Amino acid sequence: MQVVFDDPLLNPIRAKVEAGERLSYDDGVTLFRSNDILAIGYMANLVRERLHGDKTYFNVNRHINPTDVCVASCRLCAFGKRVRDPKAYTMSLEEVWFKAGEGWSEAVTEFHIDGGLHPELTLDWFCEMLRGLKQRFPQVHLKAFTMVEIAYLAKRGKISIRETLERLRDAGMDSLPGGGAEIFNERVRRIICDHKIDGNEWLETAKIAHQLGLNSNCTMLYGHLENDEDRADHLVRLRALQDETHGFVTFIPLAFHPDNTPLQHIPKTTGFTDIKNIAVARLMLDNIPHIKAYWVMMTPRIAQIALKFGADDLDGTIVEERIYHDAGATTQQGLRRGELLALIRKAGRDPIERDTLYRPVQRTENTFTVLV
Ligand code: V47
Repeated sequence: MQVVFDDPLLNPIRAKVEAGERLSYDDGVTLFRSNDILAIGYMANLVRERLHGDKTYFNVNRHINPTDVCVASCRLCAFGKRVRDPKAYTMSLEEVWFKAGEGWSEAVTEFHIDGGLHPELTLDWFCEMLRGLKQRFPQVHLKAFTMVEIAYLAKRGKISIRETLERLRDAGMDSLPGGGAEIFNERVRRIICDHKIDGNEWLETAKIAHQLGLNSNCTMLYGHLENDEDRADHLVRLRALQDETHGFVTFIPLAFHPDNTPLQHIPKTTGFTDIKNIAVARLMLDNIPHIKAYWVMMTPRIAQIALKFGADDLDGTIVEERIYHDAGATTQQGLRRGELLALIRKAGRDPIERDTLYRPVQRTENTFTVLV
């Protein structure tokens, strides 16, 4: 029996989704404008199950933020601090390597490393950090540095983006996280993060990384000053780059957390908006394999629901999260592997522990093997 949609404007989109056709920018705007969340979720789930069936991925990872010192002072951010701020911190290399080892009790497969734009830490310092991590934890994948950090290191070192990426890759960087994309629309970007690289520079940096054989993730920050058109445009621009490079592995929609930022007057996103962003992303990004419901940002409860609305990944154990918690997140700092398994199973899905590149991980207590 054919389910009848409440919003008739979604019927032409349904026909395209059922036929496996690409959706247009206008379809993206229509989806974001619609409040028929069940219809949007129905279509997103169709695509999700076509791609992954019941498989739902998670990983055992640890976040490391070597410094919160940042020259950018973005209005969207509560994490970055001025270099002379008494509350700012910068880890020594030994502290980074020690912190990495603290997550070892669950045998992490990935270190997720990002941080502020520090005016004094050099490319050589970061290369040494990576080499030290690889030496101590050779089997752990290093997913490190947003496109914004890469562009900043290149500018400071007066070398090209390509050379910066090559040097970091040669020192041990295996792939890049998806942060810093925010929203590509310049009108909004100028207000929320005016000192960051612009949208074209973010995309160009990702393109060079992909050309060098480095995979990355990609993100979109929503729930601030952007509108439906800006979000549709952001997704279409990511999709266009992916057509060229095929380098993006996962898309992560990120809900703006306003607390302790200069934009704290903006109301927090709702569960409805969070779910809609997951579902529309799944429908628009037909060439990006995975959509992540980042539980830290959405709460484990909403992230679990998202598994039926287009998401196929919950992210990881994380252990210690700073960026969202500085901006008012009330979720736990980390989840145990068993908690992730239970969330996925109770949603009626099949949990698959993965490494960063989605190869299944076989685990015995405190050791793991990546199945290639
Ligand atoms: O780049 C900063 C965003 C990003 C706030 O690649 C904020 O697997 C909301 O990119 N409210 C960092 N968002 C997190 C990130 C990420 C997270 C999980 C997995 C992956 C991945 C990437 O968080 C930043 C920025 O876009 N951010 N401040 C805030 N107040």
